[in-house]
Amino acid sequence: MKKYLFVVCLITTPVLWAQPAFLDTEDVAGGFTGPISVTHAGDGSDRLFVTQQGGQIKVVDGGVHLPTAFLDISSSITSGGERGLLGLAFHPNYASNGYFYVNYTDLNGDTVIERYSVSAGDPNIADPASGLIILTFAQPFGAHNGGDLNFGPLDGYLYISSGDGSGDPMASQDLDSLLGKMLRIDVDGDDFPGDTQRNYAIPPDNPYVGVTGADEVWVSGLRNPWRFSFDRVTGDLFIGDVGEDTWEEFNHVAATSNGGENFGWPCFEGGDFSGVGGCDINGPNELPFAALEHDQPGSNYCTAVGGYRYRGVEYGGLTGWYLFTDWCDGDFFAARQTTQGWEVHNMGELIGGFAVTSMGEDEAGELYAVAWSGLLKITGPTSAPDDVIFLTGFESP
Ligand SMILES: [Ca+2]
Ligand SMILES: [Ca+2]
Repeated sequence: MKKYLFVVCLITTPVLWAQPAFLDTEDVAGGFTGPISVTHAGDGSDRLFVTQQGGQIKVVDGGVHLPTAFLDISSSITSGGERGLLGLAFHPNYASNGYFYVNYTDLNGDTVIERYSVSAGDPNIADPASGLIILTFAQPFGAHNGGDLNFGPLDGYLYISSGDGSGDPMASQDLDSLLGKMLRIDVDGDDFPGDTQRNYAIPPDNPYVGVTGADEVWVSGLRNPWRFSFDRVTGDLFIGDVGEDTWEEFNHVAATSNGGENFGWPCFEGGDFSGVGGCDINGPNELPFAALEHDQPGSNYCTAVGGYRYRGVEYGGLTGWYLFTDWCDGDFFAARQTTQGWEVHNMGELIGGFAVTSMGEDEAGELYAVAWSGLLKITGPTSAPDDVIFLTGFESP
C-alpha cells in the first residue's frame, strides 16, 4: 500500500486576497429544487442531468432546463437531511443500451442502487417502470449515507461511495460491512442468479475476493464520502470525505492501485489518532493529499465536496488541476501532483457558503458547480497552468 508523505496545511497570506481569483462562474440554468449532482449521458447529446434530492432527474439541454423530469422516483424514496436521491451515473454504453443508475434512500431508510432505462420514444424521458434493483444495503441511521456513483473510465466498473451510516463508525474498518467504503461492482454480470435483489458481478481483481471481507469493497476507512470522481484521462480516483470535528479530507487513489487502501476512519481523522476503542495508533491510515482544518482562522470548513480534475478544452490554465470545495465555507481549491508532492491552493469563494452541493463534468470535460441557486459553469484562464495567480497557498510541512 502506497503511503503519501505529504500532509498539507493551510498557510494564509491575507495580503494576497486583493488579487483577482482566476476561477469564475457563468450561470447555466436555474429553477431547481434541492439540486445535488450534475452529470452527462456520454451519448453525444451534450445534455446535462441534474439530480434533485427529492427524487427527480432534470435535463438541461442547450442551457434550457426542461420542465418535465427525466425520471421522478419521489414516491419511492425517503428524502431530507442526508437522505434522498443522492447519485446518478450513466452506463458507459448508454448510447446503445439506455441504462443509467441511481443511488437513493428507500422508504425503509436503506440504500438502493437501481438501474433504469431511457424510454423508447423520448430521449428526455426515462421509463419509470424499467427499474431493476442492483444492490441494497441497510442504513442504521439517516446520516452519513455517502451516495455518489461513477463508472471507472478505464475498467468500466461501477463505483459506489458509502458512508459509515452514523451508527458504529467501526463499520468503516470492518471489511465485511459495505459501510464506510468505496464499492466496486460489475453491472454487466450477475453472480447471484437466485437473488433478485443482487444483480451484479464481482470484479475478479477486487482486493478482498477470496479473503476476509466483502467482495464488493475497493477501499475502506471512509466516514462520509459524499462526492468522488475519476480523472477521465488517467483513471485516478479522488474522494472527498466529510470529516467530523477537525479535518475535511480529499483522498487520492492512483489508477495503478490494486485497491485495498484504508483511509483510517474512525481510528484517524486526517493524521490525528482518535483513540476510539479497538483502534491501533500504528494501524493503517492512508493520508489525504489535501485537508481543510475546521479551526483555520477566517474559514468555515465543515463538509468536503469532492470535485474533479479538469480535462476540458476551454480553460487550458486549469488542465490537470483537481478543483474542489467545502459546502459550508464556499472557498474553492486547486490541487495538482508534483514530483515534490501535492500542491494545493485556495482559489477564493466563487458562489458562497452553504451553497455548492456538488461538482460535475459535461461530455467535453468542462466543469460545473451545483448550487442551491442553480447550475453554474466553472471558468478559468485559457493560459498555461503555470501562469496562474493564487490567492493563498498550501505547503507541505
Ligand atoms: Ca441476481
Ligand atoms: Ca482519513
